[in-house]
Amino acid sequence: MKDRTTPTPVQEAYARDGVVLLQNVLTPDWLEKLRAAVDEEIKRGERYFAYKNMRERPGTFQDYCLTSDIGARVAEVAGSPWTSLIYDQLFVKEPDTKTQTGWHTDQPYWPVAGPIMTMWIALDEVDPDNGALEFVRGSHAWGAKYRPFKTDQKGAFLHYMEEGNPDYIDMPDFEADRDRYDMLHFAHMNPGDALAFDGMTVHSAMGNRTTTRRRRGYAIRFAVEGATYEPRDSVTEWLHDDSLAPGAPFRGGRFPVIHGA
Ligand SMILES: O=C(O)CCC(=O)C(=O)O
Repeated sequence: MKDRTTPTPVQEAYARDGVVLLQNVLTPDWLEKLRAAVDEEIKRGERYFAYKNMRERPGTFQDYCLTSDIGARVAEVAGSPWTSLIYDQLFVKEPDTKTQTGWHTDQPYWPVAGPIMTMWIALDEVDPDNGALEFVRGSHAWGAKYRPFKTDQKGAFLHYMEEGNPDYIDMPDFEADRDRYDMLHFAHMNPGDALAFDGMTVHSAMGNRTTTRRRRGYAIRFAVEGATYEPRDSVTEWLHDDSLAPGAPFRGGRFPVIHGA
C-alpha cells in the first residue's frame, strides 16, 4: 500500500510550480450544466470578472460546489485532510477582448492567510489565442506579498489600494521583464480541464485575440489545512464573516467544509 505521506507526482508539481493542469475534472453532464448556467448569469452584462459568489444562491453553481467531487480533488492536490469553499467567480473573455489581465496574486484580496487553492475550470477550449492563463513558476514560494490594485473593466492595472500598508510591496513589471522570469502556460486545455493554482502564485491571462472563440472560465476558491481567517479592511470586507474569530481555521460559517473533516 502507498505511504500516505509520500507526495503524489501531482502534489509535487503543485508544491514546486504553484500550478498544475488537471484533465477531465468535469463530467460531460456538469460541463453542459455549467455552460448553460454561465450563459444565463452573464446576461446581466457586467464586466468580465464581476460575476462572483453565485454559489451562495440555489442553482447549478451551488450544486456543483456542494455535490460534485471538486472538494475531494482539491484535497487530493493539496494533500489536505479537508477543503472549505471560499467563493466562486466567472471569467468570460469573449472574442476580440484583447486586453491582457494584469499580473497579480489573489490572496491579498481575500481575508485568508495560509494555503488556498483556485480551481480554474475551462468551459471552452483554451489556448494562447483565446486567453490562456500564464503563471510565474514557483512564485507562490517567494514569500513576496504584492499590493492589491484596482483594474479597469477588462482587468488592466489602474492604481494600487492599501498604499500605506507596509506588509505589501508593489508588483514588479513582470510583463516588461518577461525574460527574467520562468513563465509558464499550458498550450491547450480541453473543456472540463482545470488549472489548480496557489493563492500566492503570480499570474495573468492573455487577451482573447480570436474573433470567434469564447473563453469561459469558472474559478472556485478553496481553503485547505493551514488556512486561517484574517479579516483586514475594505479590500477584503466582502468576504468577512463575524462568526469566525480572526486567526481561526478558515472553515465554517459562510465557508462550508465540503470535503473531509
Ligand atoms: O480567467 C481570467 O481571465 C483571470 C483569472 C484570474 O486571474 C484568477 O482566477 O485569479
